[in-house]
Amino acid sequence: MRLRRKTRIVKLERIEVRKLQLPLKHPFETSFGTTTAKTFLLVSASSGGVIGYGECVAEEDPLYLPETNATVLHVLRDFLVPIAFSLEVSHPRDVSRAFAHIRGHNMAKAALEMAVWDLEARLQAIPLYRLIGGRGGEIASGVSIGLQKDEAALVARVEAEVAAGYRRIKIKIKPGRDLSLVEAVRKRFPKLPLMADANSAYTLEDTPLLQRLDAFDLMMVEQPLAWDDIVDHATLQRTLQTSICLDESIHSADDARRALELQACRIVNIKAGRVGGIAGSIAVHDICRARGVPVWCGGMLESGIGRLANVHLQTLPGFTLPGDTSASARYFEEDLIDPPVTVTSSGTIRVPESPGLGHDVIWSRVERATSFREEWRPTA
Ligand code: OSB
Ligand code: MG
Repeated sequence: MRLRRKTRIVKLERIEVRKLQLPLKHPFETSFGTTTAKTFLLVSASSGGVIGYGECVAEEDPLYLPETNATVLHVLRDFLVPIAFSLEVSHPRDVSRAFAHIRGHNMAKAALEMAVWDLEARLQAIPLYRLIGGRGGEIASGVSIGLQKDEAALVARVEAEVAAGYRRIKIKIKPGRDLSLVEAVRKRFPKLPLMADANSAYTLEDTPLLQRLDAFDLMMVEQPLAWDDIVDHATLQRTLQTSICLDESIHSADDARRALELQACRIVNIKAGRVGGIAGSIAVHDICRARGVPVWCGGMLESGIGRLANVHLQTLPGFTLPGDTSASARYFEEDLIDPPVTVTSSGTIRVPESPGLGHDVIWSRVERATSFREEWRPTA
């Protein structure tokens, strides 16, 4: 009997993908564009009458990274779903191993892989963090504030988030809207844990400007240079006091290892969708932790489903900095999960103890937000 759990094999019986749209309460502006609604794919994987969910972080347009909802659907349908049906899954890690020979398309891989992690946790009736190897309790929460119309509007937003208890504030910057924004926030909050995210909007020619950020005691500057670069970031980091954190450039544990080898950054942002899923996230986490490099969990304006996966992920010990996971109510009038993700007055999120992601998915809300649906079953 004791061997049973170890040798239990999960065969996937059904995989479904839906395209959903949730209006955002406030438009979210970054250096690459403005989002007014979150349009994303939701993957469900079923076995034995139990369903696991994986939210895809791809967007409609290839502006953050190259994948889009359309490329994800293609790669799922034509490559990843057939591989997943051919597997006898004894652990969710098997899924990312089986996808490894497919090059790129990490967001597509992650959506299906994360559905299998949630499914496995639900089948074992344990919270996802336990399957991942994390700890229960709470995580520290930060916010990411998009570009605002002017300095006064940004300072007002920061005041509201600080009053709500958030532990760290990230602001977006882009050329022409950088030093003045950082300066305004820093002047109002001299001691606030503050950072800036450029989403790849600068080049090495902007080095003198980026060096002026050193005056504002930022925790870090996130992804100042190109989305596919590591080498120029290393050159830039040598000239800055401010630590660089890489987001867009890191797609795997090997990327993280190379970036740290080159000293291209001192901090790494982990988004499961960007690194192929939870197994990829653990691998990046482990490389960074072994080298004493802090990591934190990024966000992609996820619905509660992806948001809860982020909550569980950042219970691993190397997540020593507050991430971008904040309350559902900052984004959506009505989230897909009940209860929504909430933040305590001390700026923390409680880690769920119920099986899997740990909050109920409200299916009527999923149905209402769905514009497209496709499902697959194994061919006998
Ligand atoms: O660079 O971290 C980013 C949102 C969309 C795409 C990229 C990024 C972001 C955010 C938002 O910063 C984080 C969040 O609140 O989910
Ligand atoms: Mg970023």
